Amino acid sequence: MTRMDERYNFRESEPKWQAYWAETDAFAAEAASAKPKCYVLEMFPYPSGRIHMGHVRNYTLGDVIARFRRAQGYNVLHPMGWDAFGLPAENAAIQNRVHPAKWTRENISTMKAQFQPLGLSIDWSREVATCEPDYYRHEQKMFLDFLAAGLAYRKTSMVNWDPVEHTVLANEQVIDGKGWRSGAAVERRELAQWFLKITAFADDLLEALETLTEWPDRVRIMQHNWIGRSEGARVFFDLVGRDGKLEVFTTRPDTLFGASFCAISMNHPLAKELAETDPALREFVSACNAVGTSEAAIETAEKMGYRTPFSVVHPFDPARTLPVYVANFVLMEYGTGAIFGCPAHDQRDMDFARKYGLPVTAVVAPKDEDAAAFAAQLEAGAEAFTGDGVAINSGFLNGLAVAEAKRAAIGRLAAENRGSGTVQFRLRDWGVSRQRYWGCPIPMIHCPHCGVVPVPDDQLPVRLPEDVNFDQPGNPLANHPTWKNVSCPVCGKPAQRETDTFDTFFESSWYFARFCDPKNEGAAFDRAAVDYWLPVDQYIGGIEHAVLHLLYSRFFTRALKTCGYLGIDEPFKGLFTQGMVCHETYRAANGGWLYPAEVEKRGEQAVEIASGAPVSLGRSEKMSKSKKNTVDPGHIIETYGADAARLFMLSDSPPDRDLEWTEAGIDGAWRYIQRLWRLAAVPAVPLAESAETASVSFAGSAKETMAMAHRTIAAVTDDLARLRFNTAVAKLRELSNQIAATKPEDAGAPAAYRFALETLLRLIAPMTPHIAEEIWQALGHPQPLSAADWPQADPAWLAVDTVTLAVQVNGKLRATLEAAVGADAKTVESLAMALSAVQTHLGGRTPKKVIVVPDKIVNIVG
Ligand code: ANZ
Ligand code: ZN
Repeated sequence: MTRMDERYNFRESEPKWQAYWAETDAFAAEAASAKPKCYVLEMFPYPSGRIHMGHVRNYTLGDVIARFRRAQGYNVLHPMGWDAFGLPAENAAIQNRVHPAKWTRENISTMKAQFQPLGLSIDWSREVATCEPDYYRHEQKMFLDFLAAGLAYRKTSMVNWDPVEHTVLANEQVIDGKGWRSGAAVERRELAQWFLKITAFADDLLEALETLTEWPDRVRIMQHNWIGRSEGARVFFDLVGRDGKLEVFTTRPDTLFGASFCAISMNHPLAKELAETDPALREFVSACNAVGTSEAAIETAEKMGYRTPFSVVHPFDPARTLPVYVANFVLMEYGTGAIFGCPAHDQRDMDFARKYGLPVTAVVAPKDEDAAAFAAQLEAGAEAFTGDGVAINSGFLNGLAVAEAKRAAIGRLAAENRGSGTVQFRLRDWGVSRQRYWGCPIPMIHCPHCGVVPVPDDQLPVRLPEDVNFDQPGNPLANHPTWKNVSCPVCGKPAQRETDTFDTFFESSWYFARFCDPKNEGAAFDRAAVDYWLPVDQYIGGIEHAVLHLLYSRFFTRALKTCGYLGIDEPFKGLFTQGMVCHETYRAANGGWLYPAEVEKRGEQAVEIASGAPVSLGRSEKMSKSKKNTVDPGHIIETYGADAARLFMLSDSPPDRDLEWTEAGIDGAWRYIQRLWRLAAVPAVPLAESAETASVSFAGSAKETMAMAHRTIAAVTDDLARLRFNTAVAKLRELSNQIAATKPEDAGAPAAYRFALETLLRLIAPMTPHIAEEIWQALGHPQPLSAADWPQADPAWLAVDTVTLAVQVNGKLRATLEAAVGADAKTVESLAMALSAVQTHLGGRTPKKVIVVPDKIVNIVG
């Protein structure tokens, strides 16, 4: 064993091990291997230019799993890349006059440099950046394959149009209905765009959620709701005085007798026809369009209707006719773009009816209530009744419960050819066209003679030109003088390139497959490589991606399977969504926010360091630049080291919960790192030559140390497999306490001490890899810990009987502890004193008295 300094110097140790791992390719995945595989992936970052604590948490969680599985003998794939296309690069180009490519590439290299000091076990040889043609060329090919398979198509759809900038805006560029730069009221416009047919897999995407047993329920529920399967009916209403029918979708055919109007979307063919000759309708439409295209905007806008000259006949009561309105809340993209309104049983319809003076007829009443009285009250009130009940005022449906009434209504509609039962999904096809520069060019050509034709395979990739100009409004690709001019691949005559680029979710929908074979030039990836590596065993990322990114990736997997690229159904076997990193907020007297680094705590009072002025403390919130409650990962690592930062991230709370970042917390982690070092540098027991324990006999505290070491192996292995990192850390701290409490005079103490210390290092290595390597080496091991196997618990030691003792402080139960049956009072006392709950309740005082009732209770009087 080498001599160790009394203090651990992370500033020397951490870079040294990082360099060693890099030089030895310690974390390269093996291409072909007899080992079982494990693919660990964190959602790849957008290269904004700065890493934040959310990144640190995400990548630390993944790193623990990757290192743990590697030690367990898996062939681990743990790659990293950059989700490199997107709007911020273009905004930077406009605001700071840097080219998006330059901005992005520089950010990638800065962020990569910021990741380095974290000590992540990443296989950097597989790094990809999605903005490079060697990546995006393959998705151009995928798109063409999807097109050929009928999974991509073109149709018109609505976009946000900035009338001043003459440009299409992304939803996030529309702020309160106004363009982010011009401040002009945004309009809705129709534009021909490309779509991927995600709805072709709607049923499968929904049903397969059942197979994703290693996903959080919450995410599965969100996906379930997003896909939104609704059972209902299509109903045909005859138009009065003209040919044709109005087709509506309803989930409540049982309420048909309560219908008092029909409403259509302003994009419905009937509305469009009418608008040609009706200027008042055109005015109504442009007023509605001012609201923007997002569903949320439409949902919250005031309900507005325009009375058309059309009427329809009630399908069950031909004597009745209903007026037809154009209404702003009816979406063309859902169902048939037309509804019947039943005010008594739908709140939106109720609001609409009250506003336009339409009748309200109750047709469902709660089972045990007086129907007439209930109906009278409902019809006079302002609130719809949406609960279960029985049909009233409904002819042949009267007396039936809602479910039966639905069936009966559908039966009658079908028999009379006036409708049929149907299933409707909320899920819409994915519009992938963006009128932006910094994205993957859509590989299509518009020929005046041949129509829209694909770019032939041998002309891929369609490279994004770099000589573009951001001074003019609109899409720089459309403004480029020459790029779009090509000859048609079919007839050879002059034609024009598609100037739209893909939504950047396109790139992130298949990157996990590219990591399996990232250097492949001829194809997106080799089939054998994805057959070996996919699905991703553990995927980790933020809950904000619970719906779109995960759904698009699931769709891509199915589309790629259809086109023969791969053979799996689901891309991510296990999914974990980590919580946020939060911090207290601080405000100066003038109301402005202050960074934690600008604030100092003096007892209960916080003051601004620069001025000494008092600061008001706000509640803890997700770290964000807007509230300045951020800490800089680089600064934390320089001050406390990566291991301390990692340990605190892991120990503070369960990884799916929010984490409260505090100075005290990171400080505590730093002190533990130093303690861990002293266990080896200034041991309480002279260490044995080796961790060999087979021929040693143990007694007293040494025996307990051995038993606890084995128990900890079993428990921590289980915790890590279940991602319960915080409980794993707590158990490792207990083991450290026991190691320190080992008494030199007990039989077998040197061997027990060494064995337990080495066990501790091996178990903590996935979390604090640098110090674990450093001590491991100091203990005289020639091979690095990163190459060592995971320890195995010896069943014989696990069988050493333990009991749970209650730990009381001043008569109150504060904790419990595990000890070997018959453990002596001194051992139990030192275990109890090491518990953090005990320390907290003693408030730093030395206890006056400790009473141990063997195998039962510890009573501490403080
Ligand atoms: C009549 C009715 C009566 C309705 C009643 C509800 C309650 P989900 O569950 O989301 O599928 N609807 C249909 N198409 C629409 C469109 N394009 N834009 C806006 N609303 C539309 O919702 C289905 C219900 O939403 C349908 O059932 C229809 O209103 C409305 F007491 O029909 B219902
Ligand atoms: Zn042509």
